Amino acid sequence: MKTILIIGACGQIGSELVPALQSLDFDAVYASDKKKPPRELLEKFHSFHYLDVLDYDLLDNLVKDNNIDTIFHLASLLSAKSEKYPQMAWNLNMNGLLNVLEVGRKYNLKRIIWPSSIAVFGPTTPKRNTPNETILQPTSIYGITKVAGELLCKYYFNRYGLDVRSVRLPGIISSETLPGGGTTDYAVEIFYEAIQNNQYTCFLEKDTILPMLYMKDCIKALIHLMEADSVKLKHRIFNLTGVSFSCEQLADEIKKHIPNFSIKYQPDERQLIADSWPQSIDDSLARIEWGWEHAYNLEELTIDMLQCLRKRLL
Ligand code: AKB
Repeated sequence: MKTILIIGACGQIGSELVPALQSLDFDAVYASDKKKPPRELLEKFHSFHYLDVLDYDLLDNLVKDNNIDTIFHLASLLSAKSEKYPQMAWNLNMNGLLNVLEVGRKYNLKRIIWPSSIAVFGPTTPKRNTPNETILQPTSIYGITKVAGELLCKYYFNRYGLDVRSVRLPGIISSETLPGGGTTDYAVEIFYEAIQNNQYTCFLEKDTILPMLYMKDCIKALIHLMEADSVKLKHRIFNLTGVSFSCEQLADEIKKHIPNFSIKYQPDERQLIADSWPQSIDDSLARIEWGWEHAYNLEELTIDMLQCLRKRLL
């Protein structure tokens, strides 16, 4: 049994992770965010608490008063926004994580799950089938905070025995809450625009290939990682992926269902970030150590996204 706190519950992942956790047999699931949830989301949450993760005392009280034993820490500034506000990115991504690890150490929490990102890799990393253990020399500030975050998590594990676990998430494709400020956001925006306007102007080049994961797989992975038997875990940080495709391949897949959909390409500064990331990821360690398996390929996620979005938007 677990009492779980989700920090950043109103974001792209949190808004789907909270209802998924609520549907399972845990003692309690507390959603928290510094943003007020929109009404539809608030109605889904069994409980909601205001929390700015940079406010250590607020976090400490929330954990103490509710006997929290597990935290999903999802609050972070993504790659493109981090590039616009590097100092803010460092502050939120590093000090937010430090507060969570500190509270974890103080109350001897059972688990902390914190997503890292494919942004830990950089131009000197092998670009295809990128291994778990490889060169980590990112050029984006977001990537730098994720590498430093990974090292900090490992430090708390080795020094204090805190059970911190992490997955390096690729782009996440989802239909409930829009991502914001990321480089892989195009792969979500394209679906909204295809359904609502039959056209999309993509901010990446058509042949840009990036690793992606469908939200239903992402939620499954985060919950499996939380539940994984510690005895079987030889690593703390795992590569994770579903499928890799180019912008053009995704557009072609959407065209199969919306034949008059058209796409234009106007790459902006996010192209530089995308070019520094791998095209495909080797996630075999996650598969071996905690039985990770993705379900959705490009065809399947496209069909599911279009179905879910049509229900929500039309
Ligand atoms: C982003 O694009 O910044 C994120 C990520 C890959 O971490 N989706």
